[in-house]
Amino acid sequence: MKKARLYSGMQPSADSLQIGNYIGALMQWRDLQETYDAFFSVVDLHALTQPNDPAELREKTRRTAAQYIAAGIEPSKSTLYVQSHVPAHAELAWILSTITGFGEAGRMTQFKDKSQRYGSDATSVGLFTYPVLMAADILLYQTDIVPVGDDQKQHVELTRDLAERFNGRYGEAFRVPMPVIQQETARIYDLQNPLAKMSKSAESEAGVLWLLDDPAASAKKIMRAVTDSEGAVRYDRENKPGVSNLLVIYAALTGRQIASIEDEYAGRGYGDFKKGLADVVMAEFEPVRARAMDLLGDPAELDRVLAINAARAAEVADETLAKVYDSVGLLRRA
Ligand code: ATP
Ligand code: LTN
Repeated sequence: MKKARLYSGMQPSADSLQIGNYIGALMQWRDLQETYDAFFSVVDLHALTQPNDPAELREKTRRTAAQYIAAGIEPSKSTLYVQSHVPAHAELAWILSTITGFGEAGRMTQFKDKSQRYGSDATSVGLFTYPVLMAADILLYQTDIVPVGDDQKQHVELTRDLAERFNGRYGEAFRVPMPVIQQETARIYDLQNPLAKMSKSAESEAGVLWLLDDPAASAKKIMRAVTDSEGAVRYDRENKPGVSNLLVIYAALTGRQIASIEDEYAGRGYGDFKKGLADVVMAEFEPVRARAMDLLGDPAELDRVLAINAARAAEVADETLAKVYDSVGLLRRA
């Protein structure tokens, strides 16, 4: 039986991933790669929509790929590659842009938020067409499911609309993908501001736990995490967002139920609980960090693995692109 296909990706927007990326994405990807024919990309073309130093972008791209592997994405099992290594992404994005409405793209909330924040002079056309490139990523691979965070759901809906529109206008070329939205329980918040989602590009780093950080630094951030004055280790997202967030991290990394962790720390203070969590986080991150550093110590070997995976990706992508070029009436090169 042929496995269903899965596609997801992350932008190389920082030197290290944060624990939200790990719990919300990588841990789930690692499980899903067992049952799906999975494609995971480092979306460097998307990252160009933010200002980048060229040498740093190259480094972040390698580092992101290394962290996928270190977290358990196996490049022999899943197709793990760098987006720009497969030219078909940019090519299909162009075709799709010709069937995307200007108003339709303008309704994307991520674009509206970002363009409002930067102002219109600092907002590029690339930021506007970001979701069209994302649609190309997904549609090139005849994807069945796309696991993403809630904030990306609208982009996957656009992808579905574009696939249906293209198929209706030019004949079946794309499978119409389904978004799979990560559960709310896998959402991690900033340790200093537990109402805001933890993010790689947060303004302040004090509340961000980096996968590749020195373990002592992560422990310190956990010990300083914002809690409340009640003193009870109890899950209550509304009234105790800080403690609840720490409980979610604890449960996600250990596979334990939140209630069992609450029981363990009943009658004990936040200090004990935080220390317990710091141990859990360090034990989880240490091997990931060591493996990532190991991989980054031999960039030529890492690049070789990425090249093999890119070739595998290109085989699938080129087939879809050729069909699309034919469908829309582009003359074949003799
Ligand atoms: P950036 O700040 O560059 O947008 P980010 O850290 O918010 O980065 P993304 O690159 O947008 O992360 O997302 C990559 C993946 O990680 C997505 O699947 C997203 O849902 C997941 N993810 C990111 N942050 C969190 C979080 N705080 N909790 C759970 N999942 C998260
Ligand atoms: N926009 C996504 C990253 C992304 C992606 C994709 C996710 C680019 N292409 C294709 C899933 C499928 C983000 O910011 N997390």
